[in-house]
Amino acid sequence: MLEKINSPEDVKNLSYNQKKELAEEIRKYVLDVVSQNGGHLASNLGVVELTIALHSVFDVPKDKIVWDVGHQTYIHKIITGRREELKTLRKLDGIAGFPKTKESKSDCFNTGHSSTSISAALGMARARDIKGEKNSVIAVIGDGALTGGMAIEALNDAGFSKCKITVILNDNEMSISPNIGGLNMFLSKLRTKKLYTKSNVSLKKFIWKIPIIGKPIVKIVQRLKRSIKQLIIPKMFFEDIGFTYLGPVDGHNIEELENILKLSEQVDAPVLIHVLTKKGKGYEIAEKNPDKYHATGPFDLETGKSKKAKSQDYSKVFGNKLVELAEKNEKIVAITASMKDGTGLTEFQKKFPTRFFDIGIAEQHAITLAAGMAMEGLIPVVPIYSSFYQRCYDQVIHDIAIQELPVVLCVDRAGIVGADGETHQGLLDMAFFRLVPNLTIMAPKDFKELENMLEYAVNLKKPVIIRYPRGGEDSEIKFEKCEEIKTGKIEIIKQYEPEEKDENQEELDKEEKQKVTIIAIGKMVAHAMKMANNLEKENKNVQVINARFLKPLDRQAILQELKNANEVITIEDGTIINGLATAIKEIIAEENLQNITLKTYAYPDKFIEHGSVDELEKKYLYKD
Ligand SMILES: Cc1ncc(C[n+]2csc(CCOP(=O)(O)OP(=O)(O)O)c2C)c(N)n1
Repeated sequence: MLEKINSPEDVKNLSYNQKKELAEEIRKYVLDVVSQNGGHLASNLGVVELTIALHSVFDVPKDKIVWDVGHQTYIHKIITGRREELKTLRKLDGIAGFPKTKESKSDCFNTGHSSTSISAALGMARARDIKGEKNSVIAVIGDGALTGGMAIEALNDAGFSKCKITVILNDNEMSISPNIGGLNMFLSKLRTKKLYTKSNVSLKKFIWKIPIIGKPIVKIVQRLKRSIKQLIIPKMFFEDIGFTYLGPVDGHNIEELENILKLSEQVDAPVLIHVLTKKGKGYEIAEKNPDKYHATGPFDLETGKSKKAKSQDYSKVFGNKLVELAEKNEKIVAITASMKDGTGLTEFQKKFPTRFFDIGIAEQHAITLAAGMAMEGLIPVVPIYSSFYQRCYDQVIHDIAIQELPVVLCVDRAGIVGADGETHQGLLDMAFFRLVPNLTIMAPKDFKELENMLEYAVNLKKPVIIRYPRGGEDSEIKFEKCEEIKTGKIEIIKQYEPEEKDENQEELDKEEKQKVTIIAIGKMVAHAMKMANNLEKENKNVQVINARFLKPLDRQAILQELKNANEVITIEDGTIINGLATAIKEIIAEENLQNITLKTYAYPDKFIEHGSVDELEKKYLYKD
């Protein structure tokens, strides 16, 4: 059946039994693709029926479906004409793992970061009303994404607006890990309510259709229902803030889903449909471990085992070192915005449950929470992915930097992350944090240096940032030493070769080798070593400097080295604007250094698409 699905029209024409069959075929196909390419598995398996129902009832692209986070849109992509392209999922030049307006007109809004869907949908609905158009606008948001501040801000506005918009709450009780928080407690009360059934919905539909008196009757019924609910569930939050609440409904029953979606279309006001789904549905291995299969690399379908051998990565090294430091210092606490496993904090939570805080997908809150703790003498350590740190820029400035509070801000997934693409690349953090006074910014060249930097940071008593990449150390370059970390001090990794002076040689023969100094930061120090090897083959005398600190920069030492070299190269895994290259250019300009040849390797001023880290480094940074 799947072979015949080339557009939503092909789905609309199927019977419920055929749609059920299609759901199973889609599951198999998604499993095949994700087990080969890697990707977000469990969330997609959970929304197969919901996506079929949505495309059966609504007409995309006239109707707008905004998918929150957007990691669950593989089925949407299949149904909207990208079935074959799905085989290229997340690969360079292939289709993206998230909705992209540039990829298809069926993707009405780009997502990737959590909790934006209700705001975007409300914006579209208000635009529709101003333009006098008629179309439906639907936001599909998970219970995890609902913990994000933006989602709550948008609910607050939407409920009050009376604007016709449908919010579908896809409740699978999971963020990446089990969902947390007061809202989740509230949802769990709703989950135990009797499910909406066809007969229940049909009755409503019938009353609705009675001319003139139809709408008032439904309103009375709804009011009655609401007051009964108020008795059973104290504070029916969604209805109290202006939404008509429908549900909960079985998210794997296409017929019930279609009925409730059609019913919602008849309400000329904000509606919230509470859909209950199972993360990983239909693939037992993922159903049992939905967090492990939230996002996965290529794996064996039979066993569920990863095809790549497990190896050490920066996040795990960070987590292990933090446990070691926390054993010695009870002031250390750790905060995660719903990324416990990804940021390496699983062990910390086990060892220090009372000093560990998973606060939901709420990066802004995480930072100001840390500021409060630091104000009262704790040492909060907050690992957040680089691209999600974009969320809490003001909190870092306003609540931490101005007050100079000793919070350790760990920027995980810094640099190119690869297959997740432009919303997730961590290329901007150096640029935006470099602007902020009072911040110390560091990046380690390898695991050992990360450990040393973390130890240095928890003792610094100042706001400090450590940025490190996704994945592990460089496979080819191993560093033998790691000098003690001193504020703003560089480490010279490779010295110039001493110049050979042959007394007997004629002056003319003694052509001096060109001196090249490569200044690198973080993961790029290993790349600098490879670059040095290549340059030496070109008969150049090369030195490699590990900058370690972007801020404060070791100005005196670097100035000395700039004066000493014929050519200077900088290399960093961030945008070309306002990073290491800019810092070096500033010194050159301020000191009026002439005759320096400067070559800068950094990412261009553009959003970098998805592909493997290697491919993207070669495409945008440098080729060997
Ligand atoms: C701002 C932000 N922080 C963190 C993430 C990482 N992240 C991706 S999906 C996800 C969990 C989403 O849970 P939910 O909305 O319930 O969707 P589900 O995967 O359970 O369907 C998280 C934390 C993100 N995408 N954006």
